[in-house]
Amino acid sequence: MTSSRKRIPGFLLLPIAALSAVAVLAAACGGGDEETTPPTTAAAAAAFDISLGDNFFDPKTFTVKAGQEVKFTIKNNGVAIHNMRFAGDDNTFDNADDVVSKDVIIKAGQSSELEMKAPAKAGTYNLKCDFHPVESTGTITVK
Ligand SMILES: [Cu+2]
Repeated sequence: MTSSRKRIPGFLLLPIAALSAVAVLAAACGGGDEETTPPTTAAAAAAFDISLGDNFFDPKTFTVKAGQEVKFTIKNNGVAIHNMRFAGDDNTFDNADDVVSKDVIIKAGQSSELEMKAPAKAGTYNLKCDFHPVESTGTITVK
């Protein structure tokens, strides 16, 4: 083993020490009206497990925070094919801002997921299964 550490010449150390002292002083002399509250951090992602039955969502109601990243882990525990569609910001199905489960058809016994960002506006937003849009429904309440 050879040491790769090199000696730092003394004439370089002095300026570094001086700069450090200046930095400490600058920090100590901060104004009195600085922001003291910690920065607002984005809400942690919400994660839910949802079971698709014949023909229902279990559970079928969810509550998230505005703008929160949301991940559903979906399992088809039924016999029929199912999926899950979120109506999106406009809360209207079958248009461009919908979010559909990664597998558009989730067969019996299969798992899938749906990742979305909760709308910024509070409200109650709709979920449905494309194959059973009357029976298999649910809601996401954004607070
Ligand atoms: Cu279905």
